[in-house]
Amino acid sequence: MSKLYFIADLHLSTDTVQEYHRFADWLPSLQSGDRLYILGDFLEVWVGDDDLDDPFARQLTALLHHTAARGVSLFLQHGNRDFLLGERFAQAAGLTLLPDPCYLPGEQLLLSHGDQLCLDDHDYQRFRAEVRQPQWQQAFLARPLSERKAFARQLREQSEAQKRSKPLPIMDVADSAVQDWLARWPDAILIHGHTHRAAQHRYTTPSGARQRWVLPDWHAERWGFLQWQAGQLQAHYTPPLDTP
Ligand code: LP5
Ligand code: MN
Repeated sequence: MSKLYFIADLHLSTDTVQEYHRFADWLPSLQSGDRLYILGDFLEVWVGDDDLDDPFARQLTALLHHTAARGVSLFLQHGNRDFLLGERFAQAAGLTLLPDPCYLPGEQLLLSHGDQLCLDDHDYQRFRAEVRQPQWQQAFLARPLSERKAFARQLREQSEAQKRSKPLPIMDVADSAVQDWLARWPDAILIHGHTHRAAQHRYTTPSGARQRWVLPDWHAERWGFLQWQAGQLQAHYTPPLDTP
């Protein structure tokens, strides 16, 4: 029976050799007929599909394409680092881009990167609203590649500096946003990444008992995936989730 797999926040780049190899070593365990859903921030940063000639991007898209050719269906949602990943990348990798959020009716699963749910991070939400506008993206993509890379590097530094002074709770999902989505998709289990706070949360709502699963990021000592099979979700996280 085919399985669905969910991962997020691998933040792959030439500097994350260990994570790349972990991913490349893990992919062969997926079989023809399985589906892999990558829920954003697959790449550390992506400034436009004209960077597909970069050797690392070539290696990565070839790996994905090979996996797709084995019969594994690949799907990707944008994260806040790789929202400029476009159709050219998707074609090179043999994957399908998904909207965010994305509801899978057959499985009653609601997928998201998760950054949209962080409503208390007002600075980030303002920034997000700006850079997700098509006109803004067109203007940015018209800049030379080297300039875009330099700009992204600056932004990454700024982001890391800002995160050091932001209170931790505002960088988590807002409960009101979660409740809103659970009400809009009353039969769905919510799966997301972004916060790196791997967990299984349970809620009691007017529509009954509900769940929100948070995926781990992939880092030297932690990584993981969710596996869905025959209506059951199973976390394969390192370190494992605390049992409730
Ligand atoms: O990514 P992470 O985990 O460090 O933090 C995120 C939020 N930060 C970001 C920024 C990215 O890290 C860097 C951008 C990637 C480049 C993408 C491609 C290039 C496009 C260029 C885009 C201008 O997403 C961080 C959150 C954190 O998650 C937790 O949720 O807090 O948010 C920020 O740090 C954003 C700041 O709070 C606001 C930044 C304002 C910077 C203004 C610069 C001018 C931009 C001009 C836009 C028109
Ligand atoms: Mn993210």
